[in-house]
Amino acid sequence: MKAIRRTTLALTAAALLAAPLAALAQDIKPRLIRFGYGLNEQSNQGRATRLFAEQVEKLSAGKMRVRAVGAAALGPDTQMQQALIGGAQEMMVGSTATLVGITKEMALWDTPFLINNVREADALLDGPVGQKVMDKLQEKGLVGLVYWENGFRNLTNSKRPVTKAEDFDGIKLRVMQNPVFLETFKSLGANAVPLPFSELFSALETKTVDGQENPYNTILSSKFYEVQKYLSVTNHVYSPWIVLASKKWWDGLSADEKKVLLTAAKASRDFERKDTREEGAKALADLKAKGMQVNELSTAESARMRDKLTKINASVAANVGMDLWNEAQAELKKMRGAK
Ligand code: KDG
Repeated sequence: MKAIRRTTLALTAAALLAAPLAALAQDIKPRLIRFGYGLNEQSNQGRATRLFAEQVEKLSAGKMRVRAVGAAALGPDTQMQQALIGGAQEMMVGSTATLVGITKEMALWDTPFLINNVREADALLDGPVGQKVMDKLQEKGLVGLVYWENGFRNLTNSKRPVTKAEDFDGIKLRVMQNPVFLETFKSLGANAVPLPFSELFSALETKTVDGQENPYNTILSSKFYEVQKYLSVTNHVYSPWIVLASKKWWDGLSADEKKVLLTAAKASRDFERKDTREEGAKALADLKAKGMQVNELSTAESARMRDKLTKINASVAANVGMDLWNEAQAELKKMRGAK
């Protein structure tokens, strides 16, 4: 009997000792954040995600750790967005264009030729209009932290140089899964085919599609030059990326943890824009060196392309709401007035 009592006492003591150690271990174990993105690790998106991860670890003194998962290993943008809404994944960066099915106001950023240069892009995205669009995500279970730069989009294809609007005719052109991009390229005469980014390289390689449109950085980092001969400089739209968090997860964070993430996100935004612009400045020469045949649309042909697309503006304005549309136009007008 005494032996049983001694054993019971020993086991109780061990359990009492173990509890605080387990709690301590729980305290020491860093909060893990799964951060998914669609481009590869060598891309501007991959480099900025690594910078974000470093900043989070540093600012939290190791209490928070980001596990960056690239190349759409956690799924395409749309799948990751749903994982964040459901709370199965904590963070991601992806295109604003793939968010329009969740938050229609994001379509503002798809408007062809809305933004003329990066000065306008930064001011509009980081100003009241960009914040208003970002705030609309919260009611859908997402928290927007910052915008990164995907960049001005240009056209590549394997059939012919596109020197005028008519050259789009008959080109099977992959577009992002987004109604404005679909309408834009259909109205230019292309056969627009929506596909997730993760399927794009193989679709180009197998000639399932003839062409695509993306910033120089992506054309370079995704090696599209291996399967695309022609690069036509159109700069037809400025594309942002957006860093997102799951609202379910975000609402459970402490004020300090949120401060760490917002500070790191702003640092990653400033790094990403600088890094993307530096890489973009020499990407055209790199693409030529890799054998792409590059042509620039003439001013007249670029103007014709713009004219063909003005009807798109009306449908975007109606879709995002006239107040938001007019506020964006007023901000741009003010910027252009004050050279
Ligand atoms: O995850 C890939 C997305 O970031 C996407 O925006 C890349 O611009 C892109 C495209 O063409 O799909």
